[in-house]
Amino acid sequence: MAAALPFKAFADAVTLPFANGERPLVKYPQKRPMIGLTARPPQLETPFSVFNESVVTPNDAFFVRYHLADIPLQIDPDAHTIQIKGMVDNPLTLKMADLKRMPSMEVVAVNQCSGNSRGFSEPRVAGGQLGHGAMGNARWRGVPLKAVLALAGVQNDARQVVFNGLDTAVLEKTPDFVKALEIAHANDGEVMLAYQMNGQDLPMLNGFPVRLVVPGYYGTYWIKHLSDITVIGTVFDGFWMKSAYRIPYNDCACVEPGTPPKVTVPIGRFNVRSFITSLADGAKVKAGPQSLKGIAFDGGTGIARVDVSTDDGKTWTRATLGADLGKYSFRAWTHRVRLPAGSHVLKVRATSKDGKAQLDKALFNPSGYMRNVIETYNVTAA
Ligand SMILES: Nc1nc2c(c(=O)[nH]1)N[C@H]1C(S)=C(S)[C@@H](COP(=O)(O)O)O[C@H]1N2
Ligand SMILES: [Mo]
Repeated sequence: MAAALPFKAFADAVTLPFANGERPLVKYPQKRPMIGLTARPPQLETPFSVFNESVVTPNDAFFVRYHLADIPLQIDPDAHTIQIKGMVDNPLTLKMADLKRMPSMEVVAVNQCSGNSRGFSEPRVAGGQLGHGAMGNARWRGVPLKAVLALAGVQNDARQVVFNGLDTAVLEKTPDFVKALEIAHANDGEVMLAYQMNGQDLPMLNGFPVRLVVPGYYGTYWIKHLSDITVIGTVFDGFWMKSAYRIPYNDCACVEPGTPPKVTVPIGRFNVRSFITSLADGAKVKAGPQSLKGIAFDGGTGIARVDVSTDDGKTWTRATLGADLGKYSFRAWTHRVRLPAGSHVLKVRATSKDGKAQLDKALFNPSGYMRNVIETYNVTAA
């Protein structure tokens, strides 16, 4: 039995680098002190320095996002079941033991909230004012969804697969958090029912005992405490698909501020991003040679190159990529630069293997999703 009683202690505070960025550091079970966004339900952001410590994010520092206040605090894994129903020939009820008897697979994959970095949106938009810490990279182990669907026997006219977890709303009118994937995506062999994260049981707050892992896709699809899988013959029209987590339907997923998108679609894959992790915006460093270090990732083509500028984007030099943990993982990079005494504007730009590079200008959409502008770090060397 794992417990996640949401006690918290306002031991300390941090300030994210935008207006009203003051946040308490809070302590939850199985978690180190994390940046607290809301308490009910718990929403915890990873302190950014964690990404400099390791390419794989430790479980106790992995961010937490929930929508509904009534989250499970205690789950008996031996009693937990996953029902597979709807347009299937053999409706199934799987226990964790059944799942763990099936052939398992592993993937290192980034989970990132659609609203990661929303606090940097200009103009500001409504929603959780997150810094860059609503993302994490973990080694997930579980069973391909495809294998579970095959056991149940999906019928020919199936269109989507719908996922629900144990959390529920406190108020009846709040829609349950339910998400759907197209049947071909659900059957791609990569979407997974994961019961381990970095070699351990999932932390309670990250979906114990089993969650969906949808490599390359925003976290909204990664249903935690997974309990129901329903195959349907239509396009699912629940609130969290039909009304929320939608992006403008165009190449940039963006609009001019103040203009509502004409057509929207459910959010999908990550765009390409990169960060310097070895120093923060505003850092003071020793003048002379510097070893910069950071991470890059995209929605699943992999990182082709990372370039660094120390002159505000006028010139770029190529960084050295670290070990390749797979196309869905953070890719570490390092770069040696020389910073003479004075102020410097550092930038980092990743290009993915499909040739897409980060943008010079931040894209805007009314939900503050999918930020992937080239990040800037003002540094003083002395
Ligand atoms: N059951 C359940 N699963 C959920 C959610 C939720 O509210 N309830 N939120 C989703 C969203 S929007 C994100 S970003 C990820 C975050 O995963 P994490 O909390 O493990 O970091 O969980 C997803 N899965
Ligand atoms: Mo999210």
